[in-house]
Amino acid sequence: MKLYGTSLSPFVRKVLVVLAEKGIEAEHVPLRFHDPDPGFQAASPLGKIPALEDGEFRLADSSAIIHYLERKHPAPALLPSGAQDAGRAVWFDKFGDGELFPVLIKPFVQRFFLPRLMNKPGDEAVVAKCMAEELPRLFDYLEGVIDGPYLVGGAFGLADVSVVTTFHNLHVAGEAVDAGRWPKLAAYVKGILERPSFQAAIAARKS
Ligand SMILES: N[C@@H](CCC(=O)N[C@@H](CS)C(=O)NCC(=O)O)C(=O)O
Repeated sequence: MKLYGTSLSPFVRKVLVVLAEKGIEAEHVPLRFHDPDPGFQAASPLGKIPALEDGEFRLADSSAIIHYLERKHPAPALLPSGAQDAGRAVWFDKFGDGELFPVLIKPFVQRFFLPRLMNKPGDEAVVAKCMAEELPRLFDYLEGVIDGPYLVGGAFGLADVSVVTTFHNLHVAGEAVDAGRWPKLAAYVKGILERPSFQAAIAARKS
């Protein structure tokens, strides 16, 4: 099995965490999005990372890949089986990817991606607006739904992977959740990022 994509990507990190949690051996190919590598191009129709190759089978999109891995390697389960918990896991996966990521990634783009990888200046005004005006309503929501170490069903799972993955990029950009204002969210993010699977994914190759 081969996983394409640099571990700097929150979406690649989701899959690296799941591989580690399930103890699945995979070759990690830490390329960037739109890399011309033919195997990657074949696995990712839009050139986005991550993409997976498992023998002749190829699949793109972190959520699609995780659902595939869950069916192929059911233990430990990362998707709950009860109707309500299964629905909530999908909600948090979509919330993490579609609502949190586009905002949470902004400081990383301005302070790391543009200056260090693209040789372009970042814009501190974008970071300031993000931290002051855009993130608070998302953090308020999470603070209101966190009730323990895991988001759904009393166990670690896809919801936690998807919601927490981009917080690492926020930390790389030198920002963090204000624990005075959002104490439950700050403690929750810290606990999830400390898991060995997240630590291994964070340490995985970037290039
Ligand atoms: N929904 C996709 C999103 C993947 C994605 O947008 N990855 C970014 C890197 S973090 C990418 O490849 N961007 C290149 C592009 O959008 O063309 C997933 O969950 O895998």
